[in-house]
Amino acid sequence: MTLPLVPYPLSVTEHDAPAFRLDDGVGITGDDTCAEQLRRALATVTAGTLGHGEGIRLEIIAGGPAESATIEVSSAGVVVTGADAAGLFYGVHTLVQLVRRDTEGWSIPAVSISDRPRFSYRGVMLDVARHFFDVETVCGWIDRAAALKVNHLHLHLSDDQGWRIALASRPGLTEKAAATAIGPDDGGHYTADDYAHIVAHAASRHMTVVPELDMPGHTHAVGLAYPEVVEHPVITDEVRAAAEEFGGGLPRTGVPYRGLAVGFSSLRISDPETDRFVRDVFTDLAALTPGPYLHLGGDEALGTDPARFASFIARATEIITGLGKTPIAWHEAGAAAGLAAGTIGQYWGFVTPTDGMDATARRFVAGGGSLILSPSDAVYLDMKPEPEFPLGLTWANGHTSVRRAYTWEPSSVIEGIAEEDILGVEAPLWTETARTAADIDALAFPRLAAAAEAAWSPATDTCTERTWESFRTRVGAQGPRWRAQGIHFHASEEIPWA
Ligand code: TNX
Repeated sequence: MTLPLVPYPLSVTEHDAPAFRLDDGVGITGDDTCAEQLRRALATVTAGTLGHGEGIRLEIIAGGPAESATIEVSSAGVVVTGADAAGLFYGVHTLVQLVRRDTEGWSIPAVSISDRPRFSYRGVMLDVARHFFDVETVCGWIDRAAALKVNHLHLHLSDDQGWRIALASRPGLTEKAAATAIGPDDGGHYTADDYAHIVAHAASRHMTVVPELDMPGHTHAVGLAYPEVVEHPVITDEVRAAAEEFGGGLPRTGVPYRGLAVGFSSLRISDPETDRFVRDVFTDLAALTPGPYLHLGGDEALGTDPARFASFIARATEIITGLGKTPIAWHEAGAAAGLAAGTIGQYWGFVTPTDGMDATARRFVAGGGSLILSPSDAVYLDMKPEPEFPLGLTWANGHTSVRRAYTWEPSSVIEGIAEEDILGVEAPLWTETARTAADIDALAFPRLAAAAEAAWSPATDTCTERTWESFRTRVGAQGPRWRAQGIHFHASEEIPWA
């Protein structure tokens, strides 16, 4: 039987030999940080404790590809070797997935594994603007994603409904624009210390935080604090329709917006005050963010004239580049002449592109940047997994089954770009309908595992285990451990849960 590994490794060779037995005398030696993480993970899985002897050795031997690892298991012992700290961390997570119970107790099958990621950017996004999530919930989300070898956390920190991070130069944003969320729910925000805590927790799981301040659309909340930089809302038929379907009323200048329409707000473009605002917030954000990227949004600026939109994107990407960071933008920004060279595009069109979204995405590559793939009908974790599911939206081509989340191939989405032009894959979780940590779990699991495999595992045509049948069995085997870890996953009927 295929070993229950998700995401599936580059190469797995099972040996017809006795397993390694996890009995009382077994101990872990080598790299302390990973040893502690493994000890905790094994304690959760086996509900027992290890001894202080030898048996499992963890080591870093520099030289191999970034984030790579090897695992050797025989009845005599286990050796996990990482080419760097991240590689060892991922190797340890693979090892945890190998632990199984037989009639004599817990064991690890005799196997040789060699593993490394397909893409260097493997992301998840959490929208903390539509609903706010506290630091503890964000850290739990980091732990869950990191266990699937995800290494970037994109935080959507601002939207029409609220601004979620305190920035020294613009205190009004959290004093006046952070208290509310969608519906009757309270908002909230991260202090600089909260954000530092999230960044540090992510780093301890080899994850880079990618903060987003969404502009020039999605900026209604900014106007509560700095009305001089925001236009009046543009009420279209779509905005009215969203109010009718989901409630929350129509957006009104100076009043917090609690609905979930999009595309009605815009910064006031080509105004020196706005330019100052954009420079202030990205300068502060850059100072708080050790990672290389700042995300400027750029999506759904439906209320913004295209020429003004283009000039805004050119200016914002120039400001971010000037701060020594690499800009990332949603793919609409690709349409802007003057996009700073090297800007990374995040594609959210469908697996089979419509409306020229692939052409817009290709502009980032032509400009010396690369692409993050987030096809909305495959990896948007906020789409309903089933038609009757209580949480989630349906705009991306109806509901997104686990099977649909799994069966797509990154290199086939945007024609005419090379493997090297794909920085990676990211699964966004927008939170219009998600209010609690349990809601996050129910929408994200098991589909996050499918996105993680698209990001980490070899391409579908080069790996015999990259099939829906193999995946559903391997994911099903994660059930008991996910339960033991307190992950409130949706026990989809598509999966044969163990
Ligand atoms: C589209 S696609 C959005 C978000 C919504 C999401 C809901 C994109 C970049 N933006 O504003 O939250 O749909 O699925």
